[in-house]
Amino acid sequence: MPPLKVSYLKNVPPIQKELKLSSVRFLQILDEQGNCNEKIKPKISESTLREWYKLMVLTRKTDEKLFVLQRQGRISTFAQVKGQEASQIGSVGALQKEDWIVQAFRETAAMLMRGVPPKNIMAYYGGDGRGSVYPEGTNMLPIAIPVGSQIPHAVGIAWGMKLKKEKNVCLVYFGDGATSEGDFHEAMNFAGVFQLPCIFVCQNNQWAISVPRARQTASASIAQKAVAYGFEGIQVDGNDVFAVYAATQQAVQKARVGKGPTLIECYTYRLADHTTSDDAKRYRDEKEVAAWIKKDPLVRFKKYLEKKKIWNTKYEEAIQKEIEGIVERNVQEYENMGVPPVEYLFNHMYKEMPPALKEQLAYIKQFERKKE
Ligand SMILES: Cc1ncc(C[n+]2csc(CCOP(=O)(O)OP(=O)(O)O)c2C)c(N)n1
Ligand SMILES: [Mg+2]
Repeated sequence: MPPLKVSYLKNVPPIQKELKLSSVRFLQILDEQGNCNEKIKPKISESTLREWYKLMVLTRKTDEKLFVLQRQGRISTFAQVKGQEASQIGSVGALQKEDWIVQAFRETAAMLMRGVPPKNIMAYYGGDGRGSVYPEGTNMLPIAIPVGSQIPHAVGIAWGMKLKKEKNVCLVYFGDGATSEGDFHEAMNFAGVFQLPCIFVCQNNQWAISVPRARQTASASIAQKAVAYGFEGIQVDGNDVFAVYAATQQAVQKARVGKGPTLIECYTYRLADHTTSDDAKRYRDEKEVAAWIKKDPLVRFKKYLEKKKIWNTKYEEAIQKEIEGIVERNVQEYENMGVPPVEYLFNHMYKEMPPALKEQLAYIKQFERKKE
């Protein structure tokens, strides 16, 4: 792979320039119009490009379906991923199957790419613990709702890999809001000190519910926080699947040879509400959203594929039909799963259930719905 051509972060306040943040770079390869800087684009086969595009469409469709299911009362609250597909597909694309992924709660694209079926995601948000039981060998932790709590878990996995002298890496997703949690700083510090094979992927989608990025941190970037922990941070255009892929690929190569962690800040945007429980119009400027719609990662990638004569309307129609079928089949399968045994609420908390929980289980079992 040729060395990446990069430009330095613009608008860094003078005091931070003095801190010599020279290792923080910004990378974009594919612009909003689908123009690609082929000189620095990593080599990607046509079949992989098609696979990524299909995954983006599958993610959008699954996301839309989950939204409808929530509005119809068929699942509970969930967080749409719309707008962040490239950040996840580009990063998972740089991993091997043996590598581990640790997610937060907005990683629908990453889950689908890893082979977690849409019905599992529906089941999870339908309150069914079986949704978190992924196919064997998925190597991905379940959804973590407590903000930032998953970051130390990932560092623990990476530490285990290092102790066992494995060549695998662990990649962890979190948001801009999570960087204000102690868990983030503790995990980054530990990974830096022990030079762990951990890739920290911050999807900076500009908002943490109603808190804008500017109120989250006084740093000019999130990427530069890595410098304080003694390793490299890079900021990439998170709506550019090639930039995310290239940066992750470099981070993975480094981690595999024992050169420690990397923080990748994917500069992106949450196009939907925070979850199905809020209305972003109450705190976000419509103009800001409109500007980001123009940067939509799916549209941008489609434009590129069209220029490369990989995409045309016939191809789109075929994909849409195939994916609609997949999503509908998954809804059916999810709804045919029925009610889970009530033990599911209790079973995975402790290796051995403590007496108080046993008592509660026995109590709740009286009310268990009988299978029709
Ligand atoms: C420890 C904790 N505090 C608060 C919440 C409520 N909460 C859920 S998501 C969220 C914001 C997270 O923002 P960010 O990390 O940027 O991720 P995003 O939602 O933008 O993907 C908050 C405060 C929570 N789930 N866990
Ligand atoms: Mg956020």
